[in-house]
Amino acid sequence: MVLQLRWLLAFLLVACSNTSASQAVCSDSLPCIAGQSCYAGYCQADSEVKLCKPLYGDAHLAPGATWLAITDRAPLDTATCAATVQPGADIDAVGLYRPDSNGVLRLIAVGHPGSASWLAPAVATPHCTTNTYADPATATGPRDQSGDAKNFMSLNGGTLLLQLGLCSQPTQTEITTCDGAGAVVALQSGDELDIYEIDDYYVAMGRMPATCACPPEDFQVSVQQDPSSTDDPVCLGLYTGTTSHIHVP
Ligand SMILES: [Ca+2]
Repeated sequence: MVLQLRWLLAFLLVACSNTSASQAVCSDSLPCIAGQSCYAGYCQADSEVKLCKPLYGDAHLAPGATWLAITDRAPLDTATCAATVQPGADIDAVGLYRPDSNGVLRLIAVGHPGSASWLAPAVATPHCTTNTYADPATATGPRDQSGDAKNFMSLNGGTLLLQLGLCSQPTQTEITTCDGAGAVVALQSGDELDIYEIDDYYVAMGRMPATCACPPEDFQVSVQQDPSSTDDPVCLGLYTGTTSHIHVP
């Protein structure tokens, strides 16, 4: 969610007058009721959560996983929806880094143009009817959000599903230049991901208007060989705001 200041007053007014739709707060010491799990500090029904399985100990990611799923974990409720047209975590770009022959991590890929889609949350999960930043394609390609542009996607309680494509030219060594138009690349153990979520650093760098309240927001990252299969995706973790060095086990 990116809150313009002009929406903030409306948000506060609604938030103060309507708490009935809020999700329950939870923590390790304040568990959710049966049938719900705690995500990002709020209870969500197990049936609404796309499950993924963590890898334990020395286990490594199996070869062939090309699909990356970024699932919103920013809490949404009716008050939030009334206050923003950019609901949930906001994804600008994804970068894939792989060690070269000297062990130095190099950017090799970003979101592959044409691969991205958005999966709506399960029925009962709150999500907003208004999302003017709903184009999954804006999360592929280079990190390109600047000023008033609409070069990012708001997850709106759902999941952004995409593949990573190699930078098509050897000169494309930066997150701002890599186009991802090369071949789709499978993730492998030892890779690292950077995910660019619109947060207050974007404002500090002038990539979002100064009037924007851009809190860092929560999202879950997982990978899968075939998103149409019933196999559980492998969890890479829960992250908040722009995050670097997401390790692929
Ligand atoms: Ca973008």
